[in-house]
Amino acid sequence: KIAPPRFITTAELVREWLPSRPSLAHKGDFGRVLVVAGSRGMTGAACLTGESALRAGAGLVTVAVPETLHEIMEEKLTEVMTSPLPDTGKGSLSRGARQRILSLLENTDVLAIGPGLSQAGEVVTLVRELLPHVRIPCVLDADALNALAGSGDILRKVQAPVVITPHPGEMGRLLGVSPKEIQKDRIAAAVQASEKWGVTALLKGARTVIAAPDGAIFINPTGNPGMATAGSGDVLTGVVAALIAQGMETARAAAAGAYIHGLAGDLAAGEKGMMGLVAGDIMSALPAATRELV
Ligand code: NPW
Ligand code: AMP
Ligand code: MG
Repeated sequence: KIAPPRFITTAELVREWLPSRPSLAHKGDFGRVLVVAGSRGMTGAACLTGESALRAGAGLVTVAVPETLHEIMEEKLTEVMTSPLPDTGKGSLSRGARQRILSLLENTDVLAIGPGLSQAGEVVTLVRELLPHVRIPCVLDADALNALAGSGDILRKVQAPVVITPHPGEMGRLLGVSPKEIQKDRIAAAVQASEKWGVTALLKGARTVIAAPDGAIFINPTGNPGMATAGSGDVLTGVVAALIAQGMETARAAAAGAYIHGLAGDLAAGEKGMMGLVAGDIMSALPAATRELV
């Protein structure tokens, strides 16, 4: 078997892929993102993903959360819209949220699902029952991936391109091995997931690896250990979704998203240092990162 081509993502490549902003454009031209995220104790993840999607250029973003948390989100968010979803009463999504999510998707270009959803039993059922009905590109992260542990084949049932964004712990759960095993050969793990389920697999951590369904492999050169901080991955999910919403092909959106996210982390670390860096700083540096590239 011939080894697939490997690329280091470069600023030049990302610049070439980034969508233009025509002078007569309106917000509808830059796509609608639906973020399904959050549970009691993890509303922050939902906010970071939604706000980061806007900061990465999406036209309209809605964050849908369990309804007992909805009022809180209305207070926390300004530019991002919110939508309440059926809740078990304990601050996490109920299995019955499926119909409401599917009706929201009728007016959506990209679904980002998973950050902070929790691993409650009904969340697991909801994710597994929802995915086979999804017909738009989606970005799956965190608890949406945990819900598929040992059942990654469900990813094949999504009727549109999929990007998964696991960290080594989540990738280990998906593939049924330890995070240590994943770290032994990160490229092999990403390629295995991509080939097995026909998805773009973005394996996070220092030197993020992106394996595309066509066999291309990208290694990300940006980022720093200051980004090993709570919520950092929730920002990335919003960035990748926003790039897809703006019309970028999904594997490119994954590679460009990782590059921009890492560059934002590098710019933020330049200001705050690595010790004091928090995920909100990465999000706040997204405009400076994209400004460097366009
Ligand atoms: P260990 O044991 O630490 O070495 P979890 P989570 C491993 C939400 N958040 N290299 C790690 O290994 C998320 O969105 C909400 C190697 C451990 O086994 C999720 O919904 C926030 N190993 C939820 O919390 C802010 C690595 O993975 C396991 C690794 C739980 O997500 C925080 C830990 O992962 C958070 O984003 C690496 N690079 N990275 C909020 N403000 O609302 C990870 N591991 O158990 O999936 O926990 O990632 O914190
Ligand atoms: P999560 O664990 O989901 O919050 O995601 C963490 C994010 O921070 C991912 O995008 C990682 O690639 C990034 N990250 C974590 N540690 C490092 C590191 N040592 N160097 C570069 N990026 C990192
Ligand atoms: Mg995460």
